[in-house]
Amino acid sequence: MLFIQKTTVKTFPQNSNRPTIAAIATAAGQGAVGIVRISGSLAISILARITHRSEQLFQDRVMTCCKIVDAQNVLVDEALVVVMRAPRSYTGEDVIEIHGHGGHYNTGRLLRVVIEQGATLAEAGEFTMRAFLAGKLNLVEVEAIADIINASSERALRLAQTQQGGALVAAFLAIQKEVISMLATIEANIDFPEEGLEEMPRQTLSDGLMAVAHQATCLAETFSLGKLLTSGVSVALVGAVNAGKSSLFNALIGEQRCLVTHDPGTTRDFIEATVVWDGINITLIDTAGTRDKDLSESLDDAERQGIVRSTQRASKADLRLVVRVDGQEFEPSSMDRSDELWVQSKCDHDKEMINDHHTQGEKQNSLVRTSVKTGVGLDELRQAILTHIQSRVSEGDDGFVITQERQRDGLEKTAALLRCAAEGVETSQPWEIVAIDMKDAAETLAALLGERLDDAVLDAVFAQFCIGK
Ligand SMILES: Nc1nc2c(ncn2[C@@H]2O[C@H](COP(=O)(O)OP(=O)(O)OP(=O)(O)O)[C@@H](O)[C@H]2O)c(=O)[nH]1
Ligand SMILES: [Mg+2]
Repeated sequence: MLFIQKTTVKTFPQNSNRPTIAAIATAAGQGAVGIVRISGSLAISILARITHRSEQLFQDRVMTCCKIVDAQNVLVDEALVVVMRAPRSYTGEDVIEIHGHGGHYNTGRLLRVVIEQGATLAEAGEFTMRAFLAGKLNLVEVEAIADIINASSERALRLAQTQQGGALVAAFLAIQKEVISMLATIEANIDFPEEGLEEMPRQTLSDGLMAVAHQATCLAETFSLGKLLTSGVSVALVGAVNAGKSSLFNALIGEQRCLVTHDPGTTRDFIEATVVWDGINITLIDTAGTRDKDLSESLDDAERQGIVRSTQRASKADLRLVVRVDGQEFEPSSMDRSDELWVQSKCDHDKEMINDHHTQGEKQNSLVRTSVKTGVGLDELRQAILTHIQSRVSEGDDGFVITQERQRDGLEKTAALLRCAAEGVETSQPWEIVAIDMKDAAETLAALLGERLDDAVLDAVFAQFCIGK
C-alpha cells in the first residue's frame, strides 16, 4: 500500500453557512480613497441593497460608480465599486470592494452600512484565511503575503515579493517531490519484495536521502538572513557617562534627537531610532551612562532608574557598541564577545592617533575610532556594524530565503528525519522502519505547505495579519 496520498486542503463551497465578512482594507487615517472589502455569499446582494441596483447590473471585475445609501435611504458616499464573482477572487468567494472617499470617519460609515445589511466584521487575516481554505494559497504563500504587508525596507519587500512569486514554494515542493519519490521506491519494496526490488542499492538511496536532507538544512539556515531582513536588528550604545554615546547616536541617525551636554548623566532613559542601512532595519538605542561604583550610591532616584532600564534594554539588543573616550582602556575580558563592538570616541584631541588601530594590540580588530567633531570613523563605524551583523547570518540568494520560524523548524525536522532514514538504510534496517521516518518527513513537509490543517499553526500564521487582509 503506497503512502502517497497528497492531502488537499479542505475547501468550502461558496454557499456555505459561513458568514459574509467585511472590513476596511485601507490603513487608518486620512487618505484620498478608503476601501471596504466584503467576502461571502451575501456580498452581491448587500451591494445591490446599498446601491439600489439589481445584482445583474454589476459586471464582473468592472468598476461601477454608485451612490451608496444606508437603510434609511440617506446618501452615505459616492463610490467606485467592483464585483469579483466566485471563484475568481482573492478568497474564492464573491468579493466586493467599495472604493469610497478616504478618511477614518467616512470609511467607517461605509463599513457600518455594509454591516447594517447583514455582513459580519472580519477578524484579522480572515480574508487570507478564506483564500487559504479555498486552496488559492498554500501556507508559505500566506506567510509571504504577511511579509509584504509587514515589510519595512525595500530589501524585505523584494524578498517577500520573490517568495510570493513562487521561488520559495518551488524549493519546498522540490524537496517534497524527492522525499515522496524515494518513499515510493521503499514502499514498492515493502509491497512487492518478490519483484526483486530488495536488491536496490542501499548506498544510492542513502546518498539520495542525505542530499535532500542537506537541501533542507541549507534552506533552514537561510532563516538567519530572512529574520534579519524582516525583523531588523537592535544596536545599543553603552558606556560610562559623558563617553559621547548620545553624540554618536545623533551622528549615526543624522538628526539631533538626543540631548548632549558636557554634564555627566545627561541621558536619563534609553531612546530609540530606526535607520535603514543596506536594506536592513537597524534600531539604534542610546542609553543612560553608567557611573563608577563609589559614585553610584549618591545618584538621585531618576538617574538610578534610568541606568537600570537602560541596562535591561541594552542586554536584549542584538549588538552593543561599547563606547570609551579615546585613551581609556577596554576590559580585555569582553574583548572576544561576539555581540559587542568597541568604539573609541572623541578621537580628535590627538590627530596622530587617528586611525591607529593598534594601541591595544593587534587583537582589537573590532575597535573603531571615531570623532563626531571631525566626522572621523563614522562611516567606518556604520560599516563595522553592518559587517558585524552580516557575519552572523548565512549567505543566501534573496529568492530562497525563509523568514518564518515555523518554516525553519519544519525544515530542520525534515532534515533530521531524512538523516535518520539514511542511517536506517545504511545499517540495513527493515524497509518498514526506514519508511516510518520518511513518512514523518513527508508529513512534516505537507504541514509546512499547509496540506495538513493544524489550528494552532494556522492561528500563529494568521496572527501576523491586519484586519481587512
Ligand atoms: N571633542 C569632542 N567632544 C565630544 C565628542 N563627542 C561628544 N563630545 C562631547 O562630550 C560631552 C558628552 O557627550 P554626550 O554625547 O552627551 O555623552 P554621553 O555618553 O551621551 O553622556 P551621558 O548622557 O551623560 O551618559 C559633550 O560635551 C559633547 O559635546 C567628540 O567626538 N569630540
Ligand atoms: Mg547621553
